[in-house]
Amino acid sequence: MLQPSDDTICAQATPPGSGGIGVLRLSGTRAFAVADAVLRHARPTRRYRGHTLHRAIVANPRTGTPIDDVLVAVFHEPRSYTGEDVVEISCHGGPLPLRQTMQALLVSGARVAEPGEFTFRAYINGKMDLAQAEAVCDIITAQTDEAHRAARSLHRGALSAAVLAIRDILLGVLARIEASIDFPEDVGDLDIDACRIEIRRADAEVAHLLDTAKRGILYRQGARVVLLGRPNVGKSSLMNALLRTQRAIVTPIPGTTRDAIEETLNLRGIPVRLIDTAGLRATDDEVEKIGVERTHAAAKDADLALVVLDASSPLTDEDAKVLEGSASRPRLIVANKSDAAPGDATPVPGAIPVSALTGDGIDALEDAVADRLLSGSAPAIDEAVVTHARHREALAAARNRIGEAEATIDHAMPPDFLAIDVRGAIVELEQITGATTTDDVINEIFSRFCIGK
Ligand SMILES: Nc1nc2c(ncn2[C@@H]2O[C@H](COP(=O)(O)OP(=O)(O)OP(=O)(O)O)[C@@H](O)[C@H]2O)c(=O)[nH]1
Ligand SMILES: [Mg+2]
Repeated sequence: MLQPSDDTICAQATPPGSGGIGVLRLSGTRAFAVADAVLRHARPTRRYRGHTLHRAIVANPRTGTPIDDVLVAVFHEPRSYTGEDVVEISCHGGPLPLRQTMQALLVSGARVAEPGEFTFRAYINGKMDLAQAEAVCDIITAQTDEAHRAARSLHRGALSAAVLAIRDILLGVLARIEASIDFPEDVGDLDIDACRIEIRRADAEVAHLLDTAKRGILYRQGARVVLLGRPNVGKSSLMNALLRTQRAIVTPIPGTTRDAIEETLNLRGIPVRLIDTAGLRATDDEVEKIGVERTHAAAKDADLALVVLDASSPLTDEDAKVLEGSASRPRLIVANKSDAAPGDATPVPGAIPVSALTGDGIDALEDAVADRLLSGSAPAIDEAVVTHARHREALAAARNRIGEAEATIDHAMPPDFLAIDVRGAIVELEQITGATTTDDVINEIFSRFCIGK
């Protein structure tokens, strides 16, 4: 559980393993003192100007034995990532110098940072709001250009600004209501029509943001797409064609794929987790049976199924079973082996003709998958995009409260009631930026971070 504290934390900010350099980061009230205990350099860290870089030698604070030649970056509070005094030590990027330097920092009074603790401190110290802190994690994990762009927009505060602008509309309404309750002789009766106009304006703005959620969440989180079909229709071949590499084993023998295989694919900017599965059929083979069970499990978790048929041969009972079993789930039907198909007609109306062998139709299939995953989502027009389910839920809750406010006006209820609804909507909106977010939710968010961020 992360707690606000001012003790001095340290962690490796670069990934484990070997690299050109490895960076250790120190933050807290004693960051400079801890650095001075392990560094041999020209002057005490505090006397260096902020945002400057200095050569130094790290030495074991007990024995004085040199550990590594390093570069030290200095940041004075509040002008640092965390808002505290921060020192970043760039060591040679091997496990030994890093481990020994880390050990030296720990015996000199620092403690190991929890995952996300640097960013948590940045949030607590007002360097960024909660949505912007979430964006830090998104920037690191983004897998496509679109996901990265959305993360940068969130990090720059585009969503926060849009949400706070809506909150300001509601605060204006609240001020009117409260003035009419507290000082009726000065401001007169509440202008309920003006309130209604403002509330509707807020509602439209929230709805506009919610429209971006499906697309935004899809680009950030990606989608699971599963290949389903009877044995030998070409699921693994299609997997390879979509990945543009020979990932899955392909043979003419039905029942080749035994286990579900997953790979990530950038499909029109959407990070797609593509899952090839064992062909669906009744079987007595022990291994294949387990494979078929796994296929069913993968199908259940998927956002979209590509039901693959073989256009070069008549439909079988097994095909019919797969078609029937997937009918209630989001799916696209794919008619593979179009190169060997007798005519132009697909085995099932509406099926997408492709040839995993020649690559014909693969582009059109990708378009169809992207369209299907994005169906019903408005294209992003302006910068603010909802990319987290948490933000979508807060906006939906705010919208409910705004709806209640309108109902309160319609029923000519006393202004106190209207104030409660409007205040409720404001609280929901502030969940996004963190002003009203509970500690549990905040902890959940930062626990997903990597150590050193
Ligand atoms: N002509 C033609 N043959 C194909 C095409 N796609 C796959 N095949 C052939 O069909 C056979 C089966 O392909 P796979 O990709 O292994 O089929 P699968 O659906 O994964 O089969 P299982 O793993 O057994 O369920 C292989 O001999 C492939 O070369 C295609 O588009 N055209
Ligand atoms: Mg296969």
